[in-house]
Amino acid sequence: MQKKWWHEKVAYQIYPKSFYDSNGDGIGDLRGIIRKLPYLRELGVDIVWISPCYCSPLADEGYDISDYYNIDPRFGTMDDMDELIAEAKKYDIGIVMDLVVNHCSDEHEWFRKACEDPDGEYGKFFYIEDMKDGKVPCNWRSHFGGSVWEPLPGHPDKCYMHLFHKKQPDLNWENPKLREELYKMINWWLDKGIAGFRLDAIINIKKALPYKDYPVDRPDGMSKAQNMIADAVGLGDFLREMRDRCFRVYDAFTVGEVFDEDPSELVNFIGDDGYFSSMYDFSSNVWGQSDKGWYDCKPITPNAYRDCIFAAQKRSEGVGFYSNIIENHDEPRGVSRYIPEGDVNDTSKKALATVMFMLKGLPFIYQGQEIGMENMKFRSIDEVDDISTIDQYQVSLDAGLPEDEALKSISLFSRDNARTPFQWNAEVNAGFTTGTPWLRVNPNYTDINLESQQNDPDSVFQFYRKLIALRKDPQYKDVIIYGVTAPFQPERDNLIAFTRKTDAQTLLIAVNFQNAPQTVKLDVPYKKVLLNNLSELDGTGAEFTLGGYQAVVLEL
Ligand code: TEU
Ligand code: CA
Repeated sequence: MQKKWWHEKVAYQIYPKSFYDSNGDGIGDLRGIIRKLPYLRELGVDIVWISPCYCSPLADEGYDISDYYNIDPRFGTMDDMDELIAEAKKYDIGIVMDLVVNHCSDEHEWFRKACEDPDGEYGKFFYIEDMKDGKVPCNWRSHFGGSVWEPLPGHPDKCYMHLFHKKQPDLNWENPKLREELYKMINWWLDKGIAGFRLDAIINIKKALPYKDYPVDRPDGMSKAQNMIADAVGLGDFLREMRDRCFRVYDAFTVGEVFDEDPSELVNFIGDDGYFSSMYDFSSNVWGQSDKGWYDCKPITPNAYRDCIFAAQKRSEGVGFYSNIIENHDEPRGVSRYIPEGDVNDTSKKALATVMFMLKGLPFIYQGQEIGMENMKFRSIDEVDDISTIDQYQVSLDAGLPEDEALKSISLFSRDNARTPFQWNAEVNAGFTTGTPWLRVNPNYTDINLESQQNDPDSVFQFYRKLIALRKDPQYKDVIIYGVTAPFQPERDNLIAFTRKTDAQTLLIAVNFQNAPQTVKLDVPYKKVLLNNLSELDGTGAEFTLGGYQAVVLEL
């Protein structure tokens, strides 16, 4: 595997609306990010991915872009963006923008022109079809519920396709003129000096054509869009072209949002000659999902979590670098998902972080993860902003769940769990804004906030700093970044243990993912404890006992 500049980096995702509000309007903004750059440096991150801040009606919180070349006034101005890119450079931080090119907003100029003249140039930028006897072309269900087909405004005899919300019309990648427009825009941003892009929903850009129905999977008579996507052939041609015309020219870092990849295809995505630098490993995030909806999803167990990450490590070994996450803006908080209920505390949070940071791949921290932010307790559906959660609430009700059960079912998975404002301190609104926050602050901010953790050497935040420092330690970084991962005693319950090995060094990461102690025996005594989330490690070098949720990194 070729070595790349970004292999040694630690990345951090900012959801701008909820990070820091600099002007008291209740909405996080770019000047807020600029102000917090010293904080990001203190934490030790090198790459910052910012979720969309382009002009947008915010129907899907910025993933519906109405102007790729401008910043939404709620987030700031292009001058703020230029300043952010320049200031971040001074801190050795590269800015990664979100590239949302499967769809744009229905308020984008292209779509407005397409509605004016569906047969004209811009009509061909979208998927616009005639209704036949009042019927839509096929039975695909959008990712956010309902048909992917929506009547074209002003043309009741026509419809347009949206794999996501109806305010997110899909862009027609089959049209070379559309692709040229997108490459121009991508390069315009790269010319500004950004480090790269995170590629939103990117596998959706290739549709299986011509239209046909897929097997019905819910009482609504439709079939999830994923069935069609899995059937589409030729995605690689688009991705290769975009790579060669844009990312390669700038040696930019790219990370793809890819779901359901076929293991044999991984090399095409992230191999030395892959479409992207990296892609997220979502295997544990999607574990237990059900076609019926969130209400039918199974909670993940520590053993299942371990099996997911070991399988991903094995798939990617010698192939390329996954990007590892425990959460993002589409997921519940990782500590609430992967740690069994009742066991969530600072020690278990540090244990989970140890697993994530010691895997091979690029760690992506999601804002607030580093202080152990937890899921929100929603009191009513009225407190929810996210369109996906609102759809899933309805799916639960339609399945016959009473209101309180429906609320419970969406609470576990709601994307708003991760979107509540960052908890900076114990002051009003957790120090996020002096105004009224756009989304309710998690009331646990008096216990969980950055300021108190900055002053506490044993805090979750300080532990994250130690993990990052260990990854960058000249003595160990080679084995942590490039060492081969091998499972250690994977047949044991609730033990997540693995080695990382180069010719020169071997590390053992051992995490006891339960409250009862577990004893681990080695062939030879370990040499040194590099990191420990408790103050002691019981036992001798060759046989030691891990306490509840104890996590250690050992040099063998
Ligand atoms: O997500 C793509 C995606 O497939 C997920 O949104 C998933 O279907 C959803 O989270 C289920 O609740 C990306 C973005 O990360 C997401 O925020 C956007 O809403 C979506 O694309 C559309 O741009
Ligand atoms: Ca603001």
